[in-house]
Amino acid sequence: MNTKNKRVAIIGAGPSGLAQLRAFEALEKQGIESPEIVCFEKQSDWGGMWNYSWRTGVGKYGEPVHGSMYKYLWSNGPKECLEFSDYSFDEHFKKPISSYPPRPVLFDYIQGRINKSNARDFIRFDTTARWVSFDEESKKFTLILDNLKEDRTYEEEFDYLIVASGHFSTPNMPFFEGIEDFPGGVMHAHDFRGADQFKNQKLLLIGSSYSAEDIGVQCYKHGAKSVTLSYRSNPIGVEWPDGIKEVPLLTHFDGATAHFTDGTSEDFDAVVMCTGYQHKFPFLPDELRLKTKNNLYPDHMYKGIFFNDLPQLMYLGMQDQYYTFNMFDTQAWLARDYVMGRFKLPSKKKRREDIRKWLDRHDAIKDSLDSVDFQTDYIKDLIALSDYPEFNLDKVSEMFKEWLRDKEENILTYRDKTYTSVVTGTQAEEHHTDWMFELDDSKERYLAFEEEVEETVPG
Ligand code: FAD
Ligand code: NA7
Repeated sequence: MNTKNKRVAIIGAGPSGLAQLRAFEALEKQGIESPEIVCFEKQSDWGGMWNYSWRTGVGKYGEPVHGSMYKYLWSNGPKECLEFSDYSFDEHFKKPISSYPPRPVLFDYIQGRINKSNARDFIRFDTTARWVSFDEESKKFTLILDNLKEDRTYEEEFDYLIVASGHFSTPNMPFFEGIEDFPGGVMHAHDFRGADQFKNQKLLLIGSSYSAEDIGVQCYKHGAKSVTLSYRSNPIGVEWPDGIKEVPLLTHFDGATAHFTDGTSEDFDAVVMCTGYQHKFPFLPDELRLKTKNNLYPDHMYKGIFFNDLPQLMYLGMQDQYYTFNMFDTQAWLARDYVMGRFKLPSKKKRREDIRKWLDRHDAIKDSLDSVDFQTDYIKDLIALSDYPEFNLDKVSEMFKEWLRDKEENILTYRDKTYTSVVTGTQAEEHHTDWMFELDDSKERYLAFEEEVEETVPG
């Protein structure tokens, strides 16, 4: 296929969108010319979630703030499980580092790979994709775009559309009776920017997944008076230290008092809804929009990428995530090969059968261990279809399972463990300070050698 005159639009320059740019760059390095690529990013810089913003609500141009990350956020899984197989941590940092780096360090790593290329030239920053339509006759997408800086709206046509806009940005915000009269602060995890404001407060978190666990532990670490997690289906169920506990679901508030389904009640100073996010694509019409809950295999996408009704439309990173950066890579490589005519799609019916097979397996998942196996096999399936550099997925899967055990063993110390890279074989260093006593998440302190840092004492 002649791809020379084709145009590819990517929406989002987070890890998924950057993986797509990297995938095309890898081909260019082999001397194969790419089609014209334009990546639209509504923020002023790349990195998606990893590009921390102090802002909440709307950004400086009045767009909803994308970022949900916060200060003092450390990787919630071993870095060895997300390492790019074409750009190792060793290559980037030139020395072994620990297995659980803080956000600025992972942001630095993501940028390292792409900084060496001319990727920035393909990205139009401060540009929101406002609306997309597809013409059945010309088989082209029209994108309506807002140049936020210049306050200018324009449109362009593309042959392929790759949606990499993330799905942990639009809060799922439930209502509880009496919440309107709760005298303290109420926020969603999306607007949480760090534990500082909750020092000495009695904090109620709703939810029992990653956000509840991480925000709860961070607030405990940084001096909240108490942390209570309220679960709907299942508790996280680890042995919590004094000061953190789990209770069943909140039923209603009566002033500052929260009542729970087991009949207990307690007063709180503040509430954070750690109730997850909605897949939200306000720029896509009904018939092109992915409609799904947060799970490991959203329906309607062949290989978890190609929108089955219209495979010229691709989605990256829309799954719930054990694997992250390396999964986005394997998806991006395959999306690229489809655009390049190197990967041929079977018929719509055959694609549907493949999707069905995965959905049936998804329905049979019983626990987190099954979930890890499921996503591992999903990536194995993808990696076999492109030339993304192989890595030992069975070993990574084992690491994920060990990580789950580490967390169960001690939720406060699991980040002190170290793992071995499947890309380089390097054994991670122990961080110079135990995670519970490390209150500084800066890159400078993280990368400093032990003899250079003063011990930080909690409290
Ligand atoms: P995003 O990072 O969300 O990037 C999407 C990009 O699309 C953004 O830059 C956004 O501005 C842009 N965009 C959206 N809409 C438009 C539009 N209409 N027009 C133009 N641009 C648009 N993963 C880990 O591996 N380890 C962790 O420790 C970890 N911690 C996390 C903690 C939190 C609080 C959250 C929310 C997520 C965490 N994740 C973690 C998962 C994280 O989402 C992924 O690592 C990764 O950021 C997903 O990349 P993405 O590119 O798919 O989406
Ligand atoms: P998740 O993993 O989607 O989890 C959402 C949680 O919110 C989960 O425990 C849900 O309980 C709970 N939930 C959702 N709606 C409600 C209502 N109405 N009432 C009570 N509880 C509710 O989102 P997270 O934010 O934790 O994690 C997303 C990403 O952010 C992740 O990748 C991390 O790395 C950071 P359920 O079990 O469904 O009953």
